[in-house]
Amino acid sequence: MAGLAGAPSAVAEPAASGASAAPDTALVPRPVVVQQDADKAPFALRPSLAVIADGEAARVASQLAGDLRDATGFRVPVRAHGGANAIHITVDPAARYTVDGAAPTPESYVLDVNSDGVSINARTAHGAFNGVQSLRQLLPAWAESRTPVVTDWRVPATHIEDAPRFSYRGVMLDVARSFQDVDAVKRYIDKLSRMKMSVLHLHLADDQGWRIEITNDGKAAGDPIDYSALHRESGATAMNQQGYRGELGRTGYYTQKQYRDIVAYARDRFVTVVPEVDIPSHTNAALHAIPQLNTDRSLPAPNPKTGVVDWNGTGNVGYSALDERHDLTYTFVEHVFQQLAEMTGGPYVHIGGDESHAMGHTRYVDFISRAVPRIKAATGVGTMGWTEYAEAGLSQKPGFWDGSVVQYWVGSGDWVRDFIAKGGKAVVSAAGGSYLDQKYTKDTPIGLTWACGGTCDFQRYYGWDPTTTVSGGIPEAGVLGVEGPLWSETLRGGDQAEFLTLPRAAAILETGWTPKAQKDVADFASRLAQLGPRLTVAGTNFYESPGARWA
Ligand code: TNX
Repeated sequence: MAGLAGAPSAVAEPAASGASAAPDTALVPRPVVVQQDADKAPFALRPSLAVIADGEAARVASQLAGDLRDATGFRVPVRAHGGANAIHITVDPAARYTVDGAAPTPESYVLDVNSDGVSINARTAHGAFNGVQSLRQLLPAWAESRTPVVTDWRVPATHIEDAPRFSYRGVMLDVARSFQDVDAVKRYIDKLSRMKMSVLHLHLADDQGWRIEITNDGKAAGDPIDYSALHRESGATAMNQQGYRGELGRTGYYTQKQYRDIVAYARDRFVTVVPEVDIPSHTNAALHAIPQLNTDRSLPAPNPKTGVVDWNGTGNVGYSALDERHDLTYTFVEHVFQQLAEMTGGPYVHIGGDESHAMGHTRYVDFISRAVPRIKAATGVGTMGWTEYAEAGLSQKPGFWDGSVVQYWVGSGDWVRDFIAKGGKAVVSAAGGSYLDQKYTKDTPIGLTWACGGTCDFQRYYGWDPTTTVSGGIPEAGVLGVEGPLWSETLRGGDQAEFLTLPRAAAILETGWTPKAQKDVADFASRLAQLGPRLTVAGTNFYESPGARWA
């Protein structure tokens, strides 16, 4: 038995080393309040187990029931009413409870387990889903099995009060350099939503490839562009460098139907998709497919290595650019983002905006000043962009960034503070503590090393805070959340994506969830170790970081 900070004093605190959390409390991310008492009888799951829920809660209940059915072989019906030997899930917008003394929030929940059953109470279906993820981690690791297992199915007597620190707890998948098919993306969502990931950022276009079908439907009058060339031409290109075992980047694209399927799958797991098409640089794939975007000022510069224009894309960055003086550039951008926003239905579109090296600062600022208001007007949602676009905003008036988000990866804290002062918020993904594409150690077979020199294991990815990692600091209220970006120059396919992602994404997701004062890396390492069997049963290809004693 182990208590967590925030629990009453009757509950034992973790050992001073923090390295002895009992299996019962191996929750990731760590909840705000957990109380467990080994003297109280656990809840034993019997073949007559039912899940009791109605209304908003029924959807979450049937997901849980389906998973329990697979793992236990029990029938696990979902019913609107019922008594003992059941898991009760209630969603009530007026539910009254507290989380460590504070009022409920949209994503918060309380969970109680005693010998009669389990209850999860929340104000929203998302809160109930969060409670269900915690319950799954209280079950034996076999709960991850897709085939029935005969084991001692029990849940320890537990009381949890929980709420996230930030609403944006994200991971980014770069499907542009090397494609990930729909099934790989769904598996990725499955595994990370178990740790309460709330955002999947998809990097859909870069120099090396274009991964989303854009149609000609709803084109502006007189627009000469054939948008179907984007996926037809540049869905067939990818990173032209060898990854693990010599494999080149994978080609492909999502049809609109497939993309909508991913979005719906994510939404069912309370994950918001943030789609990114990187502009005005990282646009070689667009310039390759759409002849009308190529002017004497657009920049698919010759590849310095080969002397030819780099259509197939090596890992070079910053050499391509849209022409910011060409009106058709904005027609193109509006059409693409309008369709993306419509297909996604989320609060943001991500316009990239990083590394416009060849374009130069002045041209870049001109582009952002024109593009951002037009994209906002065309889509009706906020724009996200990497740090550089905050710098371009220094010359803008207050209010320019209302509803927008800067994603910090490098650069000056002054730009981020100015961005927040002008109405925006920040997502923090500082390269040296959150880039999932970096090698764990110099011996890791895939990954880059530039951001932390080959010492990029979970301790480093756990050891920062979004309010202080941006130089000079940013206010908590200006932070929307955190993200771990997985770039894919060196990785091929879903198994390699999982290997680079876990366990480091778990560290980042805990930073997004758990109160700062309750974070403890030794305690995290011990809970991580308990996660090992769960990840294994779920078939996850995680890296066994030597810093955790894997169970
Ligand atoms: C920098 S981070 C990039 C990406 C690369 C990544 C590799 C950012 C906004 N741009 O284009 O893939 O480094 O680590």
